[in-house]
Amino acid sequence: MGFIKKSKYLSLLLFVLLVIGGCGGAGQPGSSGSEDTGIKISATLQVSDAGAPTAGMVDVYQNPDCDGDVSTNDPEDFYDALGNVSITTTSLSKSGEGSTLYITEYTVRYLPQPPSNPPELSQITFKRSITLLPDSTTEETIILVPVDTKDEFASTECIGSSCDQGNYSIEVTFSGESDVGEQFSFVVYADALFDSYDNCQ
Ligand SMILES: [Ca+2]
Ligand SMILES: [Ca+2]
Repeated sequence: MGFIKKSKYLSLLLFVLLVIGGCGGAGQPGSSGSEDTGIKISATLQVSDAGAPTAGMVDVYQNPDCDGDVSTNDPEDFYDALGNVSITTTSLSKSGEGSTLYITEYTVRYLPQPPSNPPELSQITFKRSITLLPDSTTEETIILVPVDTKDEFASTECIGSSCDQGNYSIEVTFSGESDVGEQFSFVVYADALFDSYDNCQ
């Protein structure tokens, strides 16, 4: 039962078949008799926020005064929510020589979901270098919901009864280039619940 509840907020699995088309030029690595180099990418994404107790939950409201005493300065901790991403590359090339992939940036979109159907938020592109070696798994932590985006959510005027909460599917598109200069991109999703959590401890 615990597992079922948890899985609602845990990462959605991405499966993308990425085929890097070779142009058949001479001297291409791993191109012995084959024009194409294929790499399968599978990735998972999990949302984590220091201000929320469970993966997938994002604290979007900062308590400016934790102890209720205005004479002491003790705002609630309030940070960018992060994404833990795990990316596995599998070479489909029969030669066994896969390309190294270099991610150069990623774009985050916040897709409103039921039941709260919250407002749309601005998408953001981050420059970020991540190297994906062939046939390996790479784990990285990325910024997923910056404080500015939390503030955008909290300050958006909302009509309805459940305005304090927001269900989003967070879509992250990674893009970059392979070591033979072919561009690639892949997408991974994670569910997130924007809400008010107490991080005053
Ligand atoms: Ca205080
Ligand atoms: Ca809070």
